[in-house]
Amino acid sequence: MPMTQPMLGLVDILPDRERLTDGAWLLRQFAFTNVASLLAEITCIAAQAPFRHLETPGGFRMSVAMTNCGALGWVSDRRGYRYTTHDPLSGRQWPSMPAVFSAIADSAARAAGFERFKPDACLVNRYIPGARLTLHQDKDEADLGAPIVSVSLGLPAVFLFGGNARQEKQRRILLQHGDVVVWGGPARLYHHGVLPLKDGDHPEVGTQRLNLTFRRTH
Ligand code: MD6
Ligand code: FE
Repeated sequence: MPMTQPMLGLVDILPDRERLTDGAWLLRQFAFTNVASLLAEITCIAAQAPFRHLETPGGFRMSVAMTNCGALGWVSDRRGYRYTTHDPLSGRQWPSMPAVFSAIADSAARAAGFERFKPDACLVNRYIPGARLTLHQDKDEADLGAPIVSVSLGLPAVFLFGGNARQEKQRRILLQHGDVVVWGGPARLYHHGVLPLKDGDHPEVGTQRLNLTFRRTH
């Protein structure tokens, strides 16, 4: 059994924490008090490393626009998926990870039973209405012992959450402004995706959804 398996205990009975499956937790509104600083930091990151639509190895343009912060950033092109220290657009290092990002990632991981989560990469996703993320696994990280922490901001989205096998039936989870999902342990390689974003206008974020996913890549 992996050492990162969340322990059953206090986290099971705290309010606003929903256990999705072994190793995966939905922490509703966990980021709520930090949203203003998270949004300000995203603006600052995007000024240095702009959102862009990456190309998949199969040659498709992703509908989700992406950028990164932290020591490593996730990129995709015709050669495949990988983590890089530098932004291929500018040739510069990715913007560093803001302190409020690392702090929220660590405290969310802790709330889900994972101690000392030190992410070295944060992928920032931007969805406009119609944008979607097809079913995938996050498996480009060398350290699969660490969980992934995902923070949702802005318009709500339906998150698909399946299992180890691609064809496994998926549950649908509505992720709203300030919600955090943590997953790792036995759920670390579960398939997941995001349904096409519905039209809407969020009072603080506008006509978009922003998502931060924190990873430990090595
Ligand atoms: C998103 N999230 O919510 C995309 N991956 O916009 C992910 O792909 C994801 O939320 C791994 C763990 C949590 C996630
Ligand atoms: Fe993912």
